[in-house]
Amino acid sequence: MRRAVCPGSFDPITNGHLDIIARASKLYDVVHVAVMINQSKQGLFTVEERMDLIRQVTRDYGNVEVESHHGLLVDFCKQRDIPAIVKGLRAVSDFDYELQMAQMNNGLSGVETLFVPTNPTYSFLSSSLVKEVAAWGGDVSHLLPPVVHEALTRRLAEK
Ligand code: COD
Repeated sequence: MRRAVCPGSFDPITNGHLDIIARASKLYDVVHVAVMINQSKQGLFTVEERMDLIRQVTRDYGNVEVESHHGLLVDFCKQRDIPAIVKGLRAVSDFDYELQMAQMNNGLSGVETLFVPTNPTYSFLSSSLVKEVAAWGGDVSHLLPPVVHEALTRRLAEK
């Protein structure tokens, strides 16, 4: 069974994330999507809400498991016998930090990181930009799965 993990904050999941998960799901038997818990960062969505949205938009892939983890990514991998981390690369600006994390994770546990170049349609896309634009009334409907766009619109209206 070939396993990989796509880790992230996913606050919330965007079409950029989804594109990477979809492509990973064609390469591996099982793709674990790990919502990494960062207690020093207050999210717009709770971890459970993020997981629920990811489950809804990945349901049709058939080989995606959505989980959360508090701690090191390498421990998540060790506990599930996952040898590979799949990450999307948007631009050269992502590369420095991603390389550091890949080398650190490999040094800690031998886990490999595979980089998938982003679909150019999404190369500018991040959860934080989407939230900022939406908070000011900008249209982000083409950047998110419909169910995520609805959840974001509702959440911002509550604030
Ligand atoms: N196109 C393609 N890929 C994208 C796009 C896009 N538009 N947007 C995001 N991605 C991919 C990237 O690979 C990105 O890394 C991933 O999706 C997740 O993105 P975010 O923004 O949801 O999540 P981040 O960047 O906050 O996630 C960082 C991690 C949580 C993965 C990282 O901090 C981590 O592994 N933390 C766990 C603790 C740990 O092990 N720390 C030591 C690391 S060496």
